[in-house]
Amino acid sequence: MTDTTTHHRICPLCEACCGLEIKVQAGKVISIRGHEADVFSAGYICPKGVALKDLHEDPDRLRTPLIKRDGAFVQASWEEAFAEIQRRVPPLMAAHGRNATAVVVGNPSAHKIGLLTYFGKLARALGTKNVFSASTLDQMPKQLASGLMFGHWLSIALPDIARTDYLLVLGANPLVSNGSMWTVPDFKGKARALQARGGRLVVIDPRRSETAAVADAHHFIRPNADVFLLAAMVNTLFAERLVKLGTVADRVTGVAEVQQVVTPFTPETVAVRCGISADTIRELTRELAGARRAAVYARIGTCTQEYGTLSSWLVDVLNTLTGNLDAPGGVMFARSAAFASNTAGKPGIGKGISTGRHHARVGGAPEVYGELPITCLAEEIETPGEGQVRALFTVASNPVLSSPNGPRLARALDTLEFMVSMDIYLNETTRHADVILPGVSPLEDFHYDVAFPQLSWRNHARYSPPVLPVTPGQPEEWQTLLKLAAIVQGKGAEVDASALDDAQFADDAQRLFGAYADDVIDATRGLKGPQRALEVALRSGPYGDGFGTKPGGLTLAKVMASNTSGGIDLGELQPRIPEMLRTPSGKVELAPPSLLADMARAVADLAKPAPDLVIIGRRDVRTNNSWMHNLPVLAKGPFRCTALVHPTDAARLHLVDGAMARIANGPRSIEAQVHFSDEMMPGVVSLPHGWGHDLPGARLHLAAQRPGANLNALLDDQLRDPLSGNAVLGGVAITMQALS
Ligand SMILES: Nc1nc2c(c(=O)[nH]1)N[C@H]1C(S)=C(S)[C@@H](COP(=O)(O)OP(=O)(O)OC[C@H]3O[C@@H](n4cnc5c(=O)[nH]c(N)nc54)[C@H](O)[C@@H]3O)O[C@H]1N2
Ligand SMILES: Nc1nc2c(c(=O)[nH]1)N[C@H]1C(S)=C(S)[C@@H](COP(=O)(O)OP(=O)(O)OC[C@H]3O[C@@H](n4cnc5c(=O)[nH]c(N)nc54)[C@H](O)[C@@H]3O)O[C@H]1N2
Ligand code: SF4
Ligand SMILES: [Mo]
Repeated sequence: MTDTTTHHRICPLCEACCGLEIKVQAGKVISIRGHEADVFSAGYICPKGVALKDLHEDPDRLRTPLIKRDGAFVQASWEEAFAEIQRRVPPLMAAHGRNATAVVVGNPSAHKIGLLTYFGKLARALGTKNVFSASTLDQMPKQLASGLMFGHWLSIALPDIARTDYLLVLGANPLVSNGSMWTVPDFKGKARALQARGGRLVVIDPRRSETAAVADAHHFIRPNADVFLLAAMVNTLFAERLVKLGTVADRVTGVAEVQQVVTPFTPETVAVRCGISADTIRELTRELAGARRAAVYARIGTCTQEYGTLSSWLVDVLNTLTGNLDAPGGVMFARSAAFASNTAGKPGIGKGISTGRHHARVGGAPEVYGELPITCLAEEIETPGEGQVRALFTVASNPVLSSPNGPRLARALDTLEFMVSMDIYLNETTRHADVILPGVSPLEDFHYDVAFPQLSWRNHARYSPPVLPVTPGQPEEWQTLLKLAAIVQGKGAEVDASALDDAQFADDAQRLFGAYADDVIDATRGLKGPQRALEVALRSGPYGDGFGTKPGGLTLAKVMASNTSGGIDLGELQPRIPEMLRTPSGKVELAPPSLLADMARAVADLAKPAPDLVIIGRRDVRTNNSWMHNLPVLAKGPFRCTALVHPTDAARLHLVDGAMARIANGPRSIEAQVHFSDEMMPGVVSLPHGWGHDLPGARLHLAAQRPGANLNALLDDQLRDPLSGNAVLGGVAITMQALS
């Protein structure tokens, strides 16, 4: 009999950050379940957590670098892979300049401390303005609106679900997605508890989603109409004298400007556009204003549309004008133990944010938080001229499937002079690379969430050690990033990443701690990389021991020691205004001028007729964007890449349930299986994204058996929210035709 060991590991697959209990026997995972004692997730788990075993064991998961030689990938050593990059990239940069390079970082990097804390080093070393990420396919509108209002892009107002009496959800399906920009494992359990104490959950969605199905009320809305609904609700608050600012009354500027700008949006003027009656809009507003404690939460359905930033902003305008901002039971801000900018520096005031410091060369889109819209990438590669992108680095990113007009991007990638991918699969995007550098399996990595404690429903600090040892010779991803940074800086492929890290840490310590730098370096001796960064962040953070000046405070050792007992609970959310604000005025900026100005676009749009058939996206609990369709435990069961169509639309379009149909958007079209469903609002079709695993050259054997259709092959890469640069992924007009 071999001994069984038990390990506790935070799941890195989605934003819920569940604590898992993993049993290992003879180096193999034998079971994965929720960790009941976890202070944050209390045993909750979804099927993806269980799939970490399949991910670890997946024969298609890359364990060694690959180099493309004469058009075919061959296995290579790490030395060979770095040498190849060294041979190709520095000469290209010398000949064409820094902007001839581009870098794209994708979703999994938000879940890995090594990628998240070291990606910036590669981006800075490249020195290119061509930095792209999944943020502009996702939450950039929310980050921008929050940055403008509260002074930092990760200062996100979070529903205090444990104490609220009324939760209004727009464009989110947390029952399936497990929450986003809101880390809230077991949303269903928390929603039930809200209902059990007499509270109400109300959902606004063009589909009767899984979340809508358990809600007390659900209203269909025409896709892309949230800005109108929200503006009309704000209008109604003023018209019916329901505005109250509550505890933040002295800390808010711009109320009069907001009142002014929503004047055109009466419930009557927006009703048709929204597909919601004026009476219902008034009723919703009164309910929200009348609830003792209430919160409005909106997510990707409201971000990935033409008015993403305006909608995200109006959500928090509603929260503020109903007296729910920074109030228990309303929306509040997390106080994260490490890495949060809104706990650092001078409290209550700051530089605020700025955008447009540079622009995309071809499309002219403004930079936001150092990034350009990912939908600009293809044209930056295709368009000749100074600054044309010739070399690309992708990091945990699959834009051929995840970004609109993926086929165009795929063609563009083929024209690159050189491409490096840090990725664990040879997939739809990485097949275009010249070198692929794999990351370690999550079970071989230690884990601490950098971003999600800043978005959590409750404050906590949790650390997981690696479950399994790393394959000898395989660098951790932070080391690979440092090595790449060194190569593009001309330091050579031979450079010792660890020594480089020590030198950079010494510089950082000097900058951050001045006279105390040597003490900090001494105190962290023996640690390296992201673990050292974590020790510094925890000890100098709001609960930290201040390197001995606050005895009893948090240290890395203390957080590590809590691993088996489920981490350290740091309590429920607390009011934090004004201390957390980083705006130049030291106030909540309710009426940022750029947002007020953009409302003119919405006014002009009100009169436009809505298209009669539009498409939106969908998530399924057994998927995660584009990359988990190769795992047996998730891939089994009914086929999930189906187009849901309302029976009345199906009848008018002569579609057949279960049969294939062509879905077209101008010149672009895909073929997908139709499924009739009265979950859909008439005139709206829903198809999940992340599918289309039938592209030649990828190595995803299981996924290729049921490839599905790529929604993003249909969508337009020129449609963006102009403020945030976020792609429009929903509410796009389509036609449908039965295929016999
Ligand atoms: N139409 C439509 N398109 C969408 C969306 C939508 O709702 N509708 N959603 C958008 C959203 S919200 C997002 S976040 C994006 C996501 O889009 P991407 O950022 O492209 O992320 P994924 O599709 O999850 O692909 C992740 C990639 O990382 C690799 N990977 C996985 N784990 C690791 C690891 O540990 N290390 C490394 N180095 N690589 C790893 C995978 O193999 C894969 O190539 O998709 C967007 N695209
Ligand atoms: N199982 C699973 N979980 C995931 C992911 C996954 O792929 N699978 N992806 C993760 C990622 S990267 C993210 S960003 C999060 C996203 O998390 P969520 O924001 O909860 O994402 P969805 O489940 O796509 O829910 C979006 C909802 O918006 C609705 N919708 C579409 N258009 C509109 C509109 O115009 N207005 C309104 N009001 N609603 C609209 C859709 O019908 C859908 O129900 O999920 C994360 N969690
Ligand atoms: S909800 Fe599922 S995928 Fe998300 S963290 Fe929890 S177990 Fe992992
Ligand atoms: Mo996302």
